Amino acid sequence: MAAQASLAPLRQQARAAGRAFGAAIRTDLLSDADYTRLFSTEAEILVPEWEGKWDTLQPTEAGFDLAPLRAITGFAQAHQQRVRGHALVWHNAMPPWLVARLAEGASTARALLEAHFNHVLPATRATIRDWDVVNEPIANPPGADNPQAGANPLRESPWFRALGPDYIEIALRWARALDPTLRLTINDYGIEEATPDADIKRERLLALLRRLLDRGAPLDALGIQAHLQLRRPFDPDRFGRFLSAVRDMGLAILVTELDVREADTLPPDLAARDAAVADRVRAFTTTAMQAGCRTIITWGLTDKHSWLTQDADVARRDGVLTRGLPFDSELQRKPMWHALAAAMG
Ligand code: 9MR
Repeated sequence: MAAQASLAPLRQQARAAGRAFGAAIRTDLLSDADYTRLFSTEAEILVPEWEGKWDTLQPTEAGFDLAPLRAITGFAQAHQQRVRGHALVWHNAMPPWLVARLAEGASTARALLEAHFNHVLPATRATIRDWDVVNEPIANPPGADNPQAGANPLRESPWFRALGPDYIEIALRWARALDPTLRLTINDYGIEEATPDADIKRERLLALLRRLLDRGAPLDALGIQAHLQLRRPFDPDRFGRFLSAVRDMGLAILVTELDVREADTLPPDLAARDAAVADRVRAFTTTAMQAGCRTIITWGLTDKHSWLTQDADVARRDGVLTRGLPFDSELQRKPMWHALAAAMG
């Protein structure tokens, strides 16, 4: 254990290798000294877990509130960290007023999008140089998990319903017009594993990226959320081919929300569970790194404060805490931490 404790934090190990490690952080925990010490030590990049979403930034049409986001950019400045913005246009975390106004049609939707960007992007220009401009635009294929889904490759969000497929290009172009050197990212999930659904989502995403680039839309990077699930198989070759196709388009690749949902049936002891999580993370991050990805961000740092343990839709029904992040609930490094260090360092 003494040898483990002396290993440099992921922040330093990744940086020494010309890479960057980061994690999603939450302002409601900034008063917890152990939590903040972990983030300032381990993370080079911070992502606001909810503070950069529309319902926080513009809870009423006339009322912007950037204070929670500023709490994070301020923390980052104090600790010489970078912040990624997340997420400007998304079908979740929309305030009710916005959903209602989008139903009025295209010209209203466009004006609302522009007004939001006009406020948020100049205000965060000095501190946030990379934004998820559009989050989760690809529809899940129809299937057992998702009986309602249709054949449309794009998710039929309130933005899609108001503006059609062009909403993505409109958002990218407006962001570029306001801030020509901001890195513009499209971020999505369900594209990592070796399942028929993931194959379909990868194809849909590649088609979207190709169309955007053919039309000259400004786009710099693809964010791969990487909410991995051990009940699904992972095939490095299949995932690697997808990453190569993205790189061939000239886009950067970021891993933006990495964590691991454990198998439905757990191995008997903690060591076996942690080894399974670490093995998946090692295989996944190594494949991403080999494809030229230089940035790995986990969705939180400790199991104690993870959506995997706190969101009723994904938490285990038997009450057992999912061990899907690099630190356990006592903030101790787990095998996943060492897998990240090995892959990034
Ligand atoms: O982890 C986030 C949770 O705390 C928020 O309540 C929720 C809604 O804003 O969003 C969660 O983060 C999601 C992220 O923004 C997009 N990809 C999936 C993440 C987990 O649901």
